[in-house]
Amino acid sequence: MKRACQLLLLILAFLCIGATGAHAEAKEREVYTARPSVDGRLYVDGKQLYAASGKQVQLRGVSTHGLTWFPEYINERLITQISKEWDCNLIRLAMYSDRYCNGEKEENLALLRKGIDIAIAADMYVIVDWHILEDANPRDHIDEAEDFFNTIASEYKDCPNVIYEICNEPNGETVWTDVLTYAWRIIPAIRNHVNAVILVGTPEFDKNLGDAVLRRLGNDNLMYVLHFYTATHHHNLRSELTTAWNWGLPIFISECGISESSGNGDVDFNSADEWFSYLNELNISYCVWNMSDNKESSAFFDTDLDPENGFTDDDLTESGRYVKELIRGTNPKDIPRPVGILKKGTAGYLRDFITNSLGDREYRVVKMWPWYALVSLGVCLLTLLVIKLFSSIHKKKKSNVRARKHYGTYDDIYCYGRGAAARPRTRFLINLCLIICIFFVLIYLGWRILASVPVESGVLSIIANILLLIVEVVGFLE
Ligand code: IDC
Repeated sequence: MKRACQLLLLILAFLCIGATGAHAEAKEREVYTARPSVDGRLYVDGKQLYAASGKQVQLRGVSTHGLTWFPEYINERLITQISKEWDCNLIRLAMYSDRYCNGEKEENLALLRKGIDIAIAADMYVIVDWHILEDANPRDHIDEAEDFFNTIASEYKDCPNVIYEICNEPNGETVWTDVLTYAWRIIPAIRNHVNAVILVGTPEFDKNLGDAVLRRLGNDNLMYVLHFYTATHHHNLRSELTTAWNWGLPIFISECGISESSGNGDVDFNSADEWFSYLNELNISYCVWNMSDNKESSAFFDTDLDPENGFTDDDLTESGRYVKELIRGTNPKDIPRPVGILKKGTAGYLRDFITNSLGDREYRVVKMWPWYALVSLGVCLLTLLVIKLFSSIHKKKKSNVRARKHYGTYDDIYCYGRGAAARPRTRFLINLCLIICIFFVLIYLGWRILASVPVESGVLSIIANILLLIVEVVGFLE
């Protein structure tokens, strides 16, 4: 009897696990395949994005490079191929606002309309991105932006595909109240025509969600934007996301990359695994930078691709291959990557340890260490050479000075006093200590001069810091 009960419990447990698994799988598929023709206009409820039918939606997309930088990529064949073969349901059209406002208005508008029309034909959601960057504060071009969004929203008011991103990355001196002031004018310009989802950028290049948590815009159907680049941003920025998420902020990642934040440099797959697994877990939508063949590691295509002919896997860069699988819904950790970086090496663990305990800024400083060390080593070797060359002169003078026994500096003691009188082995050790000291002090001074002056903290702090720096340099020279 007891055995029968145990067996029954076991079977029940298996059934439960099976049911949950099937449910999770069904949900994964349901979330993944959101398409405008099926799911209609999206809306925001709480923190999540929903289809008109009430199903939860996660968009996984690609971002173009600047529209007028790579106009040939606004190409029907290429975008349709990405939509079908990558199961990609989102494209972001990055329209650089400074170019739009400085003589490239018509070209930008034409490319934008073409991009939207292609996205509609390819059954994709499409983000119209007012890509501020050099023009750090969205208020700089607020009149042009209002006119732009008014025009596009009225043209596409009946089209469920379009999502509006009103300011790419506020940066520089821009604070959250600037964004609020801007948004209070731009949102009504869109909402006069259509109640589409609107994405709002946050200060510090879309890295500061804290202010948005404290002071949200009053409107519905909004999401707040965070951007990351996996080789630059790690645990710290994910904490920013987690905190805002726990406070109930609806978040959209309208741009991210698996390179450094310059759009170039290292590609970090391990960090990408962590980021995208987390986004999938929270069901947060994202768009990856960038759909071009620009010579930079974030670009998806090898140079000289002609988009008119479509592409094969051979045309994809390391970023492109990873992003393709990611968007297709492969578990990030299972995505194949170039041999050699399949496993996180000791350096990877070390880097994670440093960034997790110190932060991204300090990691960059630590990363510079070998360069400081190399320069310091060069200076030490040069000094040794000079000492060797002049040692004969020193030897001649030595006896005269020793007679006076007046030891003023370390140099006196060393050259004319006890150091010189010491046995060769002791002298060697003294020399070695001296060189090691100089080596490390030089590394310190390198860091001190290049990375420690608090440039963001105001004139007084900078002056005080530089005075202290001068004292340190003089001390060292002495
Ligand atoms: C970069 C491009 C690069 C271009 C540069 C200047 O990759 O080719 O020279 O812009 O405009 C962003 C910006 C995005 C950047 C990207 C990478 O939104 O415009 O593109 N990035 O630096 N924010 C963080 C990174």
